[in-house]
Amino acid sequence: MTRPIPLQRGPNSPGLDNPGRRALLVGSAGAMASVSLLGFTPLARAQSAMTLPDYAAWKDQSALIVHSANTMETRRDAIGSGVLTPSDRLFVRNNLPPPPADVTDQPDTWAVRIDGVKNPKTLTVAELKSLGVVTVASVLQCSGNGRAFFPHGASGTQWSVGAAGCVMWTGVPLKTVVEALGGPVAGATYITSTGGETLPDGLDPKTVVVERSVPTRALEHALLAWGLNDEPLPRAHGGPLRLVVPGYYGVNNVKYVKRVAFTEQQTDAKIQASGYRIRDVGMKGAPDQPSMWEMNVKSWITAPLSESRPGRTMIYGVAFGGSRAVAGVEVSTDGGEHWQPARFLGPDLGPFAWRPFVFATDLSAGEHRLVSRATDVDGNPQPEGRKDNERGYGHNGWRDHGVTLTVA
Ligand SMILES: Nc1nc2c(c(=O)[nH]1)N[C@H]1C(S)=C(S)[C@@H](COP(=O)(O)O)O[C@H]1N2
Ligand SMILES: [Mo]
Repeated sequence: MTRPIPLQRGPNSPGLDNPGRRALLVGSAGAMASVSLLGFTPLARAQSAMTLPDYAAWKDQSALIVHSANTMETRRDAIGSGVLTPSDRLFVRNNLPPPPADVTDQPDTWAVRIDGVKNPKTLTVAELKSLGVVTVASVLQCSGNGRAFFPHGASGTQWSVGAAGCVMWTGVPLKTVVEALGGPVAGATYITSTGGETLPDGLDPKTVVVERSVPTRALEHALLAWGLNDEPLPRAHGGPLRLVVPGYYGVNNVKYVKRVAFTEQQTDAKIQASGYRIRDVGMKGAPDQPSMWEMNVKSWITAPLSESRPGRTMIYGVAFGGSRAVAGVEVSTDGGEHWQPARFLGPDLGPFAWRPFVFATDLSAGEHRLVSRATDVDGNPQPEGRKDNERGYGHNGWRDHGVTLTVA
């Protein structure tokens, strides 16, 4: 008989005491024992068993689709109708393994270097906390959210709708920090931020480092965040410190941020120069192609998703404007032939947050194609179609995001 192998416990992993998770562990213990005998790393073991990796063991596994040890998305039926995404349901996307577990033991000692300002300086989180504090609700969404809907089979994680969540970030406005250091140097055009992961040996650092540049207009709303949903920023989400650029795609929100620099040029790191660029299917990435910066208007239905009973039906979803506030959202139960306005639920948490919505209707027996279409405050509606592009970025077309409901 094989003795079950306990998964290593993370510093804060309440998820291990969740009964659903324990059942799953017992069930897969044999499989895990055999792979560990073959000498697989703990990450590979988590991957093959599709359980949560150690650094995310505190997450609610029943709410997540674990694509790999570094990619987990929120299930469409776990998004719920609350205004915020609970941290234990929030998606995770790491391009590199995260820093070691003790990185968040003494979060106030983490230091970030600020360059490209009049008086460059290294500041600890404790010092940042003494400069100012704001809390901002914003949608965090991966550029590849919706990639699964591209028919050309875009390479990368096959995210459906769940590489997105709306959360509260607490930190100091980057503008406050920069002003305290004399302001950006003349000629600064980009804010270039570097992630603090240890880079794998033997590779050109430029090909693996998570270093992203955003235009200096992002300074208006950017913050250096140490809090997520009113708790210390967990390691899985970039703790102790992360750059947050409300309204910008996930990749620009650099986790474990160790340097923020005002620069004339964009970084030549691969993730910026050729990665996260919109180009035609079959094309290679290049710096002259549009970068994944400001997000576009988007919505999707979250319930019901497959079956319901005839009669009165509440159709729920979420809608956001991306880099500007969402103004409204409509729902169609006949695949986009007829539209009616839905009603927003709960408080408005500001222009970068999403709004849960509900549309009450009567459904007869049969199949119904449910779709939703949001419009931002500038009057931009979600398009019907998608813009096919090599890596499957930025999909906000309403047709592909619909669901087919069987009413019986
Ligand atoms: N340092 C660092 N920052 C990073 C990443 C990373 O791998 N390393 N991934 C980026 C990508 S592609 C996304 S979508 C978001 C995901 O944030 P989350 O894991 O907190 O959900 O973080 C971004 N910031
Ligand atoms: Mo991403």
